[in-house]
Order: sequence, then C-alpha cells, then structure tokens
Amino acid sequence: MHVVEEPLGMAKLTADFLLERLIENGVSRIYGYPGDGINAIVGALERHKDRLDFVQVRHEEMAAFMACAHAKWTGEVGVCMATSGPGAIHLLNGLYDAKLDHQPVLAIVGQQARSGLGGNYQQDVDLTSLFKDVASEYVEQASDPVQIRHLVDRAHRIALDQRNVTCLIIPNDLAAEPAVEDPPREHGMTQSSPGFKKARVVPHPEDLQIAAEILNSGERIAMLVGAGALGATDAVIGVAEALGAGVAKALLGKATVPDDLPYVTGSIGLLGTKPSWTLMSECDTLLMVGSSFPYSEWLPKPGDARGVQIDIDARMLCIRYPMELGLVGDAKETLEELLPLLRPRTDHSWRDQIEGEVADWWKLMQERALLDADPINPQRLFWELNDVLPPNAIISADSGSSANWYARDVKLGRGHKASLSGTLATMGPGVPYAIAAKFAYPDRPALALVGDGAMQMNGMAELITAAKYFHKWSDPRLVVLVLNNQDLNQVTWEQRAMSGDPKNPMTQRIPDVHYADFAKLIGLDGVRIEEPDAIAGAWEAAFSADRPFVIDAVVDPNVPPLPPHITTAQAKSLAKALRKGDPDARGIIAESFRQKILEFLPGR
Ligand SMILES: Cc1ncc(C[n+]2csc(CCOP(=O)(O)OP(=O)(O)O)c2C)c(N)n1
Ligand SMILES: [Mg+2]
Repeated sequence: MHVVEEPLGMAKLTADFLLERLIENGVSRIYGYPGDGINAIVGALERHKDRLDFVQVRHEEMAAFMACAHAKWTGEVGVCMATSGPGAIHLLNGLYDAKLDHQPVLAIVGQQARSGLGGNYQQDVDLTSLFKDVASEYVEQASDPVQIRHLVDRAHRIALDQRNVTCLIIPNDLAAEPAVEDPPREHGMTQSSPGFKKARVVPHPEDLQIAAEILNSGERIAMLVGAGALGATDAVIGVAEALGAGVAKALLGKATVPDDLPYVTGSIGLLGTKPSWTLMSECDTLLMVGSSFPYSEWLPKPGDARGVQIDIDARMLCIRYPMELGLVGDAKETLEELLPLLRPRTDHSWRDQIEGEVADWWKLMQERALLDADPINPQRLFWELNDVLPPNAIISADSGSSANWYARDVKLGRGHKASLSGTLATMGPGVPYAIAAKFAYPDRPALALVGDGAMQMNGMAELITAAKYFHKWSDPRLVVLVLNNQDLNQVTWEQRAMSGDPKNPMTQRIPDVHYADFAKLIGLDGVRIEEPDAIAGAWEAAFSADRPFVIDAVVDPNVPPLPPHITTAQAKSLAKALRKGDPDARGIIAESFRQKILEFLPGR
C-alpha cells in the first residue's frame, strides 16, 4: 500500500480520483443506486456533479439496462454503478443484455472492506467470480489506490474496443483512502493514459474482389443487415441498388434502412415478414452484413445460395450459414469499397418480384391491423403509430408480443433510432431504454412499446424515475404504450405453437392494472383506451403532452403473433392446444380466420 504524506482531511480521495478519471475518459453520466459498499464514491459524486451526472434508478438492473441503452443510442461507453453484494447482483441481467448485444458497458461495483474479505462478512460476495462471465473481457478488483488510474483507463478502452462489458470492483475502504493519481516511476508500477480511436477496418483488396465476383455472378441477391450496419445506411442502399437486391433486417438492425424503400422486406424470422421469407428461400446469393441473427432455419437452405458475410468481429463470421467468404470489416467502409467493384444489373425481374411482395405485404399488414378484435386489435395501435411517429423519435420495444408488432408493423425512417433486447431477449428493457434515450437526447421524443407483464415486472417502478427527472428534459415527451392483454401473451402463444399446450391461466394470466391512473398518481399523464376509435386520439395526446404519458391499451390476447411461415409441426401443435381445452380457443379461431393466418397453414 502507498503511504501518502498529505494529512487525510486535505487529500483527494480515491473515490474522487476514480470519478475524475472516468470524466477524463469521456464519461458524463452514471446510472446507479447507492449503498454503503460505495459510500465514498457516492460522496464524491456530489463533489463532481457539475461534470458527471448521476441518474438514480429504482433497481440496479435498470441502471444496467440504461447503461446498455446509452451505449446503443450514442456509441459511447454506458456506465452503471451499484453497491456490493445485493446491488452488484441486481446489475447482472442488464449487463448480460449488453454483453449479448455487443455493447460497451462499464459496471462499477462496491465491495466490503479489504480487511473483512474472506471473513464471511456481511454482504461479502465473491464479485470477481460473479462477474467473471458477464465481464469476461475485463473484471478487476482494486487492492491498492495506485491501480485506479490504469483500471479506469483499461476498463473504458477495453469496453469500447471489444464492444463488451467490463467491471471494476472497488472495496469501500479503498475508495475512502487518499488518491494516488500518479504512480511512482518504479518497478511494479504501470503508467497508463486514457483515450480510444476506432480503427478503420477493411478487408484486403483481393478479398473484396472475390466478394465482388461472387455477388456479380448471382442473379437473385438477398441482403441481411443487422445492428453492425446501423451507421451504414447509404452504403447498404448503394450496394442493394447496384445488385438489384432485396434487403431484410434483423431485429437489432431495424433502423438500418428506411422501411419506405420498396425493396426492403423488413424483419426476418419468427417476428418477420413473408417477403423476407421469400427473399431468403428463393435467393441464389446471400450477403450478410453486421448481423448475428440466430435462427438459421430462416436463412437459405445450406447449398442453395452462395454466401458472403461482413462483420467487424471474426468470431461472428460464418456461424449461421456456410459462407463461401467471411470478411472482417466495418460495414460502412467495407460496403463503400465493395460498391465500385459491383456490376450494375440490367435484369430487374428479381427486384420486381421482391418489390411486388413487399407492396402486397404492407397491404396485408394494413388489412390485418384494421380488423376488429376484442376490444382492440394490438396491430392497429402500431399501424396508426406510423401516422404520428415523430421523425426524430427514439423507440424501444420489450420482449413479448410488442416485439412482433414493432418488428412487422412499425415503419422506421432515416431519423429514427430503435432497439430492444435482441439477443438476451429479456423482459424489462422497454421503459429503461426509453429513459436512457431521454438523458442522451433530451430534445428528442422517446417511445417505449411494452407488454403489461414487463410493465408489472419493472416498467411501473421505473416510471417513477421518469417522474423524478422529466423536468430536466428540454422535450419532456416520453411515451409508454402498454399492451394490456392481461396475459403473458408471447409465451402463451409459444406454448400453443411449440408444445401443443393450451393456455394455462395459472401461469399465464396477469392482473389488470390501470397503468394510466398510476402514471397520473405519480405526476405523469396517461389515458386508458378500450376501443379502436380511441387510438388516434391517444397517440395525438401522448405526442403533444407536456410530460411522460402512458397509453394503457386494452388489447385482445387472441390475435395470433404467429410467424409468417408456419411449419407443419407448429400448425399441428397449435391445433392440438386448441383441442385440449384452451380457454381462449373460440376467440383464437375467430381471430385467426379474420387475420388470414390460416392461409399460411400447410395443406391450405
Ligand atoms: C426476464 C424474463 N422472464 C421471462 C421471459 C419469457 N417471456 C418472454 S415474453 C414473455 C411474456 C411477456 O408478457 P407481457 O410483457 O405481458 O407481453 P405480451 O406478450 O403479453 O404482450 C415472457 C414471460 C423473458 N423473456 N424474460
Ligand atoms: Mg401481456
């Protein structure tokens, strides 16, 4: 340990230096929750509040979701902070959300005093082991104040470079010790500095040439773009137009290209569209960019298409489809270098076929959305949203049926940002992601599309955070749409279609809560709607409100959020579930007929 000569009262604490070093690394906001494991850091936050924002959440998991969302919305490192033991444990699910979606997040957690560690002391949890998996790139427990400088520099840089979670564990007694800002220049010391500049990563010219040859020899090209292509809108469009390709979007890449382009087939997979299914099953060449879309059964049959993949991370290459060529590269830069090598098409028949299917699909979406249901057809909420969605809105969805309708019905434009928990697919990020959007861009409207289960799990509590802070946002609009179906609907449907089990009310039904009344109770605004004619007025009110606004929409749980292509096995399971006494069988059959779902069933 290092003896610091200054008298204790005058010395800068390690906690102060920790925050200063974060600031020096570019951090301007921490999402967190206090506790005595981080007492000294909490004290130091007050001394640095002019340069470092602290956002107090209701639950540490929400702080981690917000840090993840901060990274998604801004590209910067999201930082969250929690106390030792229980606080640290609460962070985990949000950190896994970041890890699985490849987001740079730094978690700072407290720990018991070094003197008590290993002594079965209160709240003494082996945090290094606990975080070893989620923060596999870098997790370190400080044992000497002199480490703080390089721990912060490295945790921040590694998070950015690896697009992953890092974690610093700071024992509470250490944080209260005098800071050591400059390690002595002697053996055993390390002299670090902050800073990170992204590299320009492009494949070798000869490999781009091979990619171009494969793509040029194809006649029916499908592109699949994901989160890695989010900054590459024009490059994706340029390549798609040169190749006469259709473009499908993985869910995390929904904002990559605007939905009003006639050859954009929209989402893919279980939550996807029929044109994306056609695109993948009939293409002869697949170009996949910045996506780790997991479900290989929605990609071409192996052998049916030649494949080229571009990803910044070689670990994500060639794991979903047997690609002929996997290129390590940044999406935008690589596509820009590829473009001049591509042979522009003269035959437009493939593009015409895809565009025709896309146009028909949008018509079907509108038809389905406007059909009656009991009482509100959830699709209609999402369809009508398209008329009022501000062009600069930031949109989050949750895991549940909302993800289906978000994926299929919502039309995004160039100005939108949009995300959800793509790979972990956890419930609960909808509201915290929207709150993080408001802190990152206080002048832009945010919208969360969530189920009533997620709302009860954590969304309601986190509305309290919105109520606490909205006066700080120059544009106070944060809209939360709650799909009040009194059901854990997505799973109810999965049980029917995958296991052949009818809805089990004991596990699936959830209480009716008046979410808009709750919003009003805590100083926000909202409306409960129980009929389709009220939808337009509710959106209007929400987007012209002077504070966060909750739309509690009572929707029909029997509108099937089924995939655009149903296998025989799924259809049989569904039929079995309905025969086995599903309490909602009648409503489901009626809705399925109306929604023209049955036309997709095999044998029809
Ligand atoms: C933390 C967590 N628990 C459970 C699940 C499994 N799950 C996925 S969607 C879902 C239902 C969500 O219900 P709700 O929020 O009401 O949305 P709905 O599908 O009814 O619209 C459940 C239980 C999950 N993804 N994450
Ligand atoms: Mg629900």
